[in-house]
Amino acid sequence: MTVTTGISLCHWGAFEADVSNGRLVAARPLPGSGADPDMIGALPDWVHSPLRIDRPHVRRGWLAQGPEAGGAGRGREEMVPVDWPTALDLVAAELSRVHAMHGPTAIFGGSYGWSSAGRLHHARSQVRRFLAAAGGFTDQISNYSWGAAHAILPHVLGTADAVSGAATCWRSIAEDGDVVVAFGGLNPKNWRVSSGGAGEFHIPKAVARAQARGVKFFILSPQPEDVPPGLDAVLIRPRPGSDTAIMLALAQEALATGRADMEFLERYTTGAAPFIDYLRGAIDGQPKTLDWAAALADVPVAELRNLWEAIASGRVMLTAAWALQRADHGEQPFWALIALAAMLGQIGLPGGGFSFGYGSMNAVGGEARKGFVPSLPGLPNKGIAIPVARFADAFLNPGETIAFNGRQVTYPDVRLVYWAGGNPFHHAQDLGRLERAWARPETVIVQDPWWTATARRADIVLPATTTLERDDIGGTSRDPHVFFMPRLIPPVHHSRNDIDIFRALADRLGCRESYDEGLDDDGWLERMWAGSLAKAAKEGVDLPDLAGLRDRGCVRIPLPERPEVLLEDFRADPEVHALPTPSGRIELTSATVAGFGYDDCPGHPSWLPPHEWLGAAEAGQFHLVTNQPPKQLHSQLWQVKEQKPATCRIAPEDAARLGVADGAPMELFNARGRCRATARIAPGQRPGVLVMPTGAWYAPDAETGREHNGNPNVLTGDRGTSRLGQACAALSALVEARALTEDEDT
Ligand SMILES: Nc1nc2c(c(=O)[nH]1)N[C@H]1C(S)=C(S)[C@@H](COP(=O)(O)OP(=O)(O)OC[C@H]3O[C@@H](n4cnc5c(=O)[nH]c(N)nc54)[C@H](O)[C@@H]3O)O[C@H]1N2
Ligand SMILES: Nc1nc2c(c(=O)[nH]1)N[C@H]1C(S)=C(S)[C@@H](COP(=O)(O)OP(=O)(O)OC[C@H]3O[C@@H](n4cnc5c(=O)[nH]c(N)nc54)[C@H](O)[C@@H]3O)O[C@H]1N2
Ligand SMILES: [Mo]
Repeated sequence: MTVTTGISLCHWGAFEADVSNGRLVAARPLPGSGADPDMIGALPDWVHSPLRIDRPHVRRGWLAQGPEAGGAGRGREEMVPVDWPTALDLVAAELSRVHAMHGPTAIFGGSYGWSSAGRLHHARSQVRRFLAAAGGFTDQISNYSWGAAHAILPHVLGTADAVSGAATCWRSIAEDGDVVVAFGGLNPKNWRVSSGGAGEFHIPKAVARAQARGVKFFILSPQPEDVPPGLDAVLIRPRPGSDTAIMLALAQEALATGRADMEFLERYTTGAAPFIDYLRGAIDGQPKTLDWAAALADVPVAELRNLWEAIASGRVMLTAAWALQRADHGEQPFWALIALAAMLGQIGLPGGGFSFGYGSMNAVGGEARKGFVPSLPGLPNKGIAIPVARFADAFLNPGETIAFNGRQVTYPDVRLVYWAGGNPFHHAQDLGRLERAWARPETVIVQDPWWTATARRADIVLPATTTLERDDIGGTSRDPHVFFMPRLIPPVHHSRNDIDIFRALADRLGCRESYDEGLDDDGWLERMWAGSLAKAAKEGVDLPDLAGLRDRGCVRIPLPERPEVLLEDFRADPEVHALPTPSGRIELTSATVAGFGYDDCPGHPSWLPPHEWLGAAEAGQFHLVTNQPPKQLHSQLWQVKEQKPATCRIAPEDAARLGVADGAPMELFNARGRCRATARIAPGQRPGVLVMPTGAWYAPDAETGREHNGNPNVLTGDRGTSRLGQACAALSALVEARALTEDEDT
């Protein structure tokens, strides 16, 4: 049997894959890339999983009655296989009908989710391009990753770059830093992925280099898992959701001890005075002292004093994991961290200041010239857009108006949902509520390679190919590699490329020219790569043409000459490099935000207790931390796992009290839902906190309603972070827990 080997890329890294007889038979990390061998090794089982959708399907009731069928049978009725022309005719006719009767906003096509690596065949980009070409749709604004930061940072720094693309690089920390303070920690599992796929996983080495030069690490997190193995860090375990109080207290301490850099505040910030008044207690009578914060965070005040001493003594990098802002009032910790960094006066200096997300994803803090990874251009949308995490709320409340970042957004009357490249029955909060919302639209179309919980809840399912079944170009920002991703195997079963599905629909709807401009896949790849070539010519970088990229498989773009330091230019000359804020400076108080009059996001960083946290818990309640899964990318790769419910990490003293043993079944529950889990005793975890990653495929038991596989989003609340961000607040959730007996554990 002949075996051929090819090189390609997925969100969890670059790999070499062996192909035999049109099947992927083995995959391993590209030598030197540092990708996770388990995640890469799972590719053959993932691509050839029995859960691949073999052909288009239509829900029985919908096939009989069309949109008159109603949504109640979604996820319950049988899915009937149909041929491609039938499925495409049904989809095209339904899109035309809804558009003609209810206008573009009745078509919901935001389609949030990570899709797959490869920038041409990026399903979410393609579906939005197609729906825009077809006359418009309701889109989603921002993302689940850092939605609250995306809303607040432009008011503070003028743009969201400090979370979306810019950070002081690890080289700068290793060379010039003394102390790293990581709120939310540096969980190494998060370094295994990056959107689009990286050629190199460099962070563990960079952290080790920093430690070797004597950089001290302080990690604030409820669990020791957030400290990378081998890192000699001080772990402080505050109550989840209390970080803002600690940041404010450290800023207050800087003032009280005369260590605040008043010159920096004067020259580079605006609105320091009201913020300082607030810290001193002039507004609410409560000075934001270390004792005050220690009581809220429920940590010994000596630990915060020790942290303050370290901060006051050298070049300090302050960082917060994105998780901190995926919570009630998630805007506050990010604004407060910037304010604390401003007090210390090191913003824009090598190895100091602040940067977000070092613990959140590979490539943050990496070095790369920007703009070499091409992207698919979008098309202007005639419809509207709503905050990304409010979509279930919108389905349930058509016509309702919500406040959002200084404006009003009125929810559309959604009749048709089109999802390609995302998995809302994995990612949304309060999945029981989503079930109710999902039953409202007349028609749901889902395009995915696998029978996910979302695909099972569609009226029409169209099977898409995976990355390995088509040619593409891929890479990720902040990583210097760009890959040609060749088609390694033919389409599995009768699946089709997303782009070909949209071409066939565009033909039926008469919008083919605006959708793909008459270009075939090679034409698109040529056009996308031409953008990178033009950039290369401008910067004097030597790049091969597309044929050369295809031959070489991967190119490494030379690194920028100087290590990146966030806001270095602004520090060097705040007049020439003024920030695009109203004042041109860092806004410690924002007149704009204050002017919105939101009590859940006032005009300067403030301590606002979360709606759900241990500070307001009843006896027996736990704070549930739902973080990212260690060996999966969100729901992707769940299909290749041993089908045991997801693990729930629990402190030994809590496990003893509940009578759950390591590996035993347990149940987490609250008013929103019930969820099965496999207990994992976690020494050193903060008592009262449970840590359960996302990633399980939602499968509620028909009789008990208990979520079988362990998707913790049956327990999280579906509310916005604040009226400013209206972002995902999944990390603020209280639950109860108990052991499950063998009889109950079905
Ligand atoms: N392996 C893997 N890596 C991933 C992903 C994946 O699916 N799998 N997804 C990627 C994506 S899309 C994103 S957006 C990023 C997300 O990046 P993050 O949101 O930063 O990652 P999480 O793992 O959710 O959370 C990081 C840690 O924050 C801690 N934490 C939670 N709440 C609090 C709190 O209130 N205070 C403090 N001090 N700590 C808290 C938790 O212990 C948790 O382990 O991860 C990326 N990385
Ligand atoms: N409780 C809680 N919930 C969270 C989070 C949390 O921290 N806590 N984190 C949030 C965050 S940051 C994120 S990013 C989201 C993750 O959001 P999800 O939407 O859950 O992300 P994925 O599981 O990656 O979904 C991608 C989907 O695209 C499909 N797919 C892959 N390749 C292709 C393709 O080529 N074509 C098509 N058509 N489909 C394809 C996959 O099978 C999968 O169904 O979850 C959010 N939800
Ligand atoms: Mo994310």
